[in-house]
This record gives sequence, C-alpha cells and structure tokens, in this order.
Amino acid sequence: MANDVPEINPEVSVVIDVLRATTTISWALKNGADSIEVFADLDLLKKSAMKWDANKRLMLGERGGKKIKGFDLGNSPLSVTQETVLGKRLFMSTTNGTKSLQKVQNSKYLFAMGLPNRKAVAEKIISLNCKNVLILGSGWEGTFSLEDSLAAGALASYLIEKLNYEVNITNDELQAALALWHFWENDILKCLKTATHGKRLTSLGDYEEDFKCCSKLDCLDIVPAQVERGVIRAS
Ligand code: 3SL
Repeated sequence: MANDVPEINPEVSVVIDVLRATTTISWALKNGADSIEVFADLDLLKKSAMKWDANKRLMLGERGGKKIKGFDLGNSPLSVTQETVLGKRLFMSTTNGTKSLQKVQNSKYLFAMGLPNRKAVAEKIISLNCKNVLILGSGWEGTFSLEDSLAAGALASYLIEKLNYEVNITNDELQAALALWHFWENDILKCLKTATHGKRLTSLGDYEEDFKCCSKLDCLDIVPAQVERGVIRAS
C-alpha cells in the first residue's frame, strides 16, 4: 500500500485501485481521453485545469466515494464515456488511487491497472523484460484492501504462467495476494462486494453497474502509462 512504499525509484511500478480510480483511468483512455493528470491537492488541480481550454478539460474525482463539489464528474468508470471524454485532458483526484500514482511517479515506467486491463498491463511488463516490478495496491487510507490485493494476485498469476514460473515473489503480501486470487478468481464480483470498500460504496447508493464494470477481467487492451510526471496516456 502507498504508506508502505519505500522511497525508491522502481524500474516498473503498477498502481492498482480496482474500486475505482485505475478502472476509471483505463476506461477514460479507452474512450479517447487525451490524457489524465493526477493530483493530491485540489487547489493545485483547479489552478492547473483553469490553464486549459475550457472545451478540452474536465475535472474529475471523489472524496469518500462522492463527487467533489464543482467537479464535472465523480470517479465512476461508467461516467467516462466517449461522448464525454474524447480528446480531453482529465484533471483527477481521488482518495487513494491518485495518491498511489503520485507516490511512485519517479519510476522509470509507471502503469495504472484495474482488472479489465490486467492482461494488457502484464503483456507490457513482459515486453519490457525488466528485472523488478513493484505492484502497489492503493488500499483505503493506508489500510489493506481486498480488491486491490486480488488484482495484484491476478497480475502475479498471469506473469507466473506466461514466464514459465521464472518469477521471484519477494514479499509475503504478494504471496498472499496470489492465494487470494486463486480463491476468488471465479467470483470476482462477489469479492468486490465483500470488500469493505465495496460495502462502503453499496451504503452510498446503487453501484451495481460500477461493480460489474470493475470486476470484468481482461476486456480492455489499454495500458495507461505515465508520460511525464503525473500525466498518464494510453500506450
Ligand atoms: O480511493 C480512491 O481512489 C477511489 O477510487 C475510491 S471510490 O471508489 O471512488 O470511492
């Protein structure tokens, strides 16, 4: 999780926030968003957004799962339709996901992953032939989250299968994530709803379609990659 990330510059970092930031980022890029710039600080976000052509920008994000007042969109992957995001720069801030992206922005390669683009990100990692990969689950305000660990396990599982077991897992968290993946892989939707953050969303309203969208595996061929500090584009 973001609080545990050592102050290092990993070769490859993969940031995961299944519910819902990295799923939303992946869908926004799939639907033609030009780029996504992530912020922790809302004032800075607004200042940066105001410098862009009003027709080519959107402010998007949440706090506590709810859309930020005055913003164009919340953090639902369903809201970033082609009609809404095509050609636009998205200025985004979320409770956990965008913080994690900032935490490892010094990585040589930085990717954002949800379950829909697990395979696309895994294939990208394989093509880079790199030695070290940091998988960072965003969690919730510094605590463990079931759904991000599930996706970390899903990524590890794919890499292990594809690389003929030439993968060295260097911490117990990922070992546990792998076990979690094998336990839930046939009922991802249920896992997401069982997670505390899933329950938090359920208590806020009807998020059924968000859950379905966030739990779909390997349906997006998009690799969201950092192209300059804090700015993510499709690669
Ligand atoms: O924490 C985050 O970054 C968000 O993805 C949380 S939410 O699903 O939008 O509530």
